[in-house]
Amino acid sequence: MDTDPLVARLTAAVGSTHVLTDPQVIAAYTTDFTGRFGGPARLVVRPADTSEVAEIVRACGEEGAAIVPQGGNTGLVGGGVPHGDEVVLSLRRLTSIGPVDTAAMQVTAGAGVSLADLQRRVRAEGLDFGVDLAARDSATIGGMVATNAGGERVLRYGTTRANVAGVEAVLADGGTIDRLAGLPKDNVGYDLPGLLVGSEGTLGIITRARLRLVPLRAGRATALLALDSMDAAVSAVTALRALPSLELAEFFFANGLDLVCRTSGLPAPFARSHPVYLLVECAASHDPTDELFEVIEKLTAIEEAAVAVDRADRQRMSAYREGHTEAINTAGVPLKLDIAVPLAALPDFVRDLQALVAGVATSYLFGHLAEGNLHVNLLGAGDRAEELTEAVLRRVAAVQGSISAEHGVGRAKARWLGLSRSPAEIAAMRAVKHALDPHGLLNPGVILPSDP
Ligand code: FAD
Ligand code: 2HG
Ligand code: ZN
Repeated sequence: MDTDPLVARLTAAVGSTHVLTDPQVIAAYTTDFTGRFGGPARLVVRPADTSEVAEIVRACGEEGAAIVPQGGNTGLVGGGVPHGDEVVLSLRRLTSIGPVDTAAMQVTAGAGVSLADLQRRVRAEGLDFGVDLAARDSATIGGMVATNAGGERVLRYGTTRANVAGVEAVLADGGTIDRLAGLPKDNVGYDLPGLLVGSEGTLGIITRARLRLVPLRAGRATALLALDSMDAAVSAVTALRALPSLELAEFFFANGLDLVCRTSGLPAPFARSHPVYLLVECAASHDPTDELFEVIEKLTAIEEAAVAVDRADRQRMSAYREGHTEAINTAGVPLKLDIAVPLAALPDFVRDLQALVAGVATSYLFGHLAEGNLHVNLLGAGDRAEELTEAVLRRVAAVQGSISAEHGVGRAKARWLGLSRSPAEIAAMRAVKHALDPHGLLNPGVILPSDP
């Protein structure tokens, strides 16, 4: 019999089957996707709806128990896993999806709805969600809103922020804000939903989100380009961006492709290896193949190109890029740095980075080209991980880049916040945090380091 008074209160709120304390049962909630982050949890609680979430937040507040909100646990910066005896509040049971409003092109989804389930639901109505990412089967809408997830189609549809029309959330005092009307025009005071987007579970628990939808485009053309350098890749994306139908421009390197092919069993895309690969996709109501061809034909620095002829081909090409994260995980526990630099500075940045890590760690580099978003994955950094992180992030700051392009700050980057935000900005962030969560109940140590 558990003597923790919080267990009794939470059991009364959600039922005993949804308050988990057995370390073996909760292991999947207490370690992150990469195996790099995690720690013991006091318990895991799994509410079914917004009122249960509010009840849990009130109980934790009264018992002085810190809360780590968690969705699909696919986050990569250690923000969704416990650190030392917090309560993990799993939102995965909030899986309702409202009717698709085809007139407003919006839908309301529970925080625990996976991106893939949302896609299935809205695609059946001829619409789509503008944000897409490889973790779609597990990542939840709540987690995507909380991290302002980016993904593969930002160049066309923006990050999650641009695709959220409103949120419902439970604040640290147990009160609920409900802004799900999705009005395109509504200027009454501060934009609280906007503040919650990207707040990484530190300002409120997102329980539902009103999402903007885009037309589902029936025509699709996908190509894989082999290039001799990052300079060529940047020139290519600059030319390709003239196409209004361009939806995706993702790059990776030869060693990452080799690793993906080895771990997945996929065949190599070309007979010989090339330094850099660029996966591009256009989508339109018409077939965009000809317009994509026209631009590709004019690109001078292409060594080889392959165009997908059917759905299976498209999935294979996509897997070369999307398979990177899992393939790297099979090779070790990576140090991940998700950074962005101005696009024109990217080729020099990559060269500099490769020189920096040479002989210290094995690097796998890939990312979302149009935003200059580079995913730096380092294996074997060992006890030089901190030193390398510092060196890379300082180089990012020196070119006015971002130390966190899309994954968030989490715990991983909290101590480097000052490289991308000024003292005045950090003070304002602390003031907002203190106003909404004066007792530090929600995700302490995430975004803002615990000790100022
Ligand atoms: P979790 O990992 O559970 O949580 C992430 C953060 O959000 C934590 O700080 C947590 O406390 C908070 N949180 C979660 N749910 C809530 C809620 N309801 N209310 C308040 N706070 C909450 N990210 C990208 O941006 N772009 C990509 O292209 C991308 N690709 C990925 C590919 C793979 C294979 C993997 C494993 C990850 C990828 N990610 C990507 C990272 C991750 O998928 C996203 O950050 C995603 O938004 C996290 O969703 P989640 O439900 O798993 O959140
Ligand atoms: C992606 O773009 C994700 O695939 C994950 O953001 C990046 O694993 C990574 O470093
Ligand atoms: Zn990414």
